[in-house]
Amino acid sequence: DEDDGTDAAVVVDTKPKTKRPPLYKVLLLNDDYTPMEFVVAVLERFFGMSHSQAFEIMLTVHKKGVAVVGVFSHEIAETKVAQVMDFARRHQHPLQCTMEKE
Ligand code: NFA
Repeated sequence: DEDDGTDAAVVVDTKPKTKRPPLYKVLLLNDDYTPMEFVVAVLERFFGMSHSQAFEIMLTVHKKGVAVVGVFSHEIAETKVAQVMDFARRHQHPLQCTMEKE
């Protein structure tokens, strides 16, 4: 009846946790000045979209203010953001590209 201390009630096994790396959404933001054709070119060049796919996403950003243009690992997402921001700066367009954890 008494607890004699021999009962080692310990969790001996846990669910095997396979830890996937977090994914990051790359977002494109609307502005009033970047030409529509430049945004389409960005989506084709850096995100491998077809022209019609790129035009569709560009219009979504234009109308809604923001859209997800891809989902990547942290390193790839950072590279995409840097490539877009550099390309926009070199062409003197104010286009903004950011990333956020999914
Ligand atoms: N709003 C911009 C224009 O009217 C086009 C644009 C779309 C800019 C998507 C940035 C992102 N020229």
